[in-house]
Amino acid sequence: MNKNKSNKLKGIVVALKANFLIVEIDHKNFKDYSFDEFYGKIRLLCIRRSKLNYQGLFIDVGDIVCIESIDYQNKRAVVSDVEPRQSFLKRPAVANVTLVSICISADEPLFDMEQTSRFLLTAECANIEPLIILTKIDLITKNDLILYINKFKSWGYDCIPVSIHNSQGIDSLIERLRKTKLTVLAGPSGVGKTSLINHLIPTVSLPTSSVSKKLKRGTHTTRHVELFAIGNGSLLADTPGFNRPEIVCEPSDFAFLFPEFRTQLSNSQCKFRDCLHRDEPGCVIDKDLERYPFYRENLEEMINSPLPYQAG
Ligand SMILES: Nc1nc2c(ncn2[C@@H]2O[C@H](COP(=O)(O)OP(=O)(O)OP(=O)(O)O)[C@@H](O)[C@H]2O)c(=O)[nH]1
Ligand SMILES: [Mg+2]
Ligand SMILES: [Zn+2]
Repeated sequence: MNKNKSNKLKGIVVALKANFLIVEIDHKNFKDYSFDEFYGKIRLLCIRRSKLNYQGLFIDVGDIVCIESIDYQNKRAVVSDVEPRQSFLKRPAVANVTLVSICISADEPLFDMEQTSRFLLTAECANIEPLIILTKIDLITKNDLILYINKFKSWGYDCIPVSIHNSQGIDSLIERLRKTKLTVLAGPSGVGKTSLINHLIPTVSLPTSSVSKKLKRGTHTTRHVELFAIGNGSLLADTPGFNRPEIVCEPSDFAFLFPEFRTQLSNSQCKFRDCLHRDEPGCVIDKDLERYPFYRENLEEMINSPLPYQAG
């Protein structure tokens, strides 16, 4: 970061609206003006300097930007620069993510192992920590809940089970989110991402809709990514749901995106260094693991697809 750049006023992009960027900055920069503040922050409607477009610099929600030409009265400003990103999640597109919370409903819509794995793989590919939030647990029995928790444990993932109807799990979720800088809620449409944000942050009231009775799927209610404050310095992103994330990866890297395979590969080595864990002699991967058939099927698809390798 050059000195000049670091002296400028910085903020974080919390939403993109048409050609505008909504940038949140610390309220203390505006101590002479009385603004409606939230966790000591205010939001400005910004345009971007045209040089950013010429430089081909893309700006997404989560980006840290430099702002200037501030109109204090009307809460407007101009974005003049963008900081390098610490991480980037491609879909949903959010920069500087520190935790991807994958929301999966215990029921309505029905649990789908492949779909859940694809969301987890998206976070793994971007090298960002994933966490599973199991939503709508008021719809299942205690025994089924234990089965879900054990399933995710066998995949190598923590899970926070929640319900907005009886508030189960909400306190532990809040505790986790407040320890995290920028959490993205990702997952299929209709699993309750927006409902959860409305429940977690009482000042927020976003539109939600019920799952289609006929197709038992969500109706793609949320259309844009937006960040909300969930504590001092912690942000939470609502995102549009989608049903089938793509996996873009080299076949030789694919097994390392599964924590349960990673554990086996760190404990012992396959006989061949370039083992793809199919039917090679001396392979250490346990073929009885629940997600092995999913790995195998997508691996074959990657190997047979044109570059860049992708499955789905
Ligand atoms: N039974 C039950 N229903 C819930 C719970 N949380 C959310 N719902 C319902 O699930 C439906 C879908 O919720 P949304 O919050 O719109 O889902 P979403 O994940 O944001 O969906 P998209 O914006 O389309 O991606 C709504 O009818 C909610 O009332 C829950 O804990 N229990
Ligand atoms: Mg939503
Ligand atoms: Zn192997």
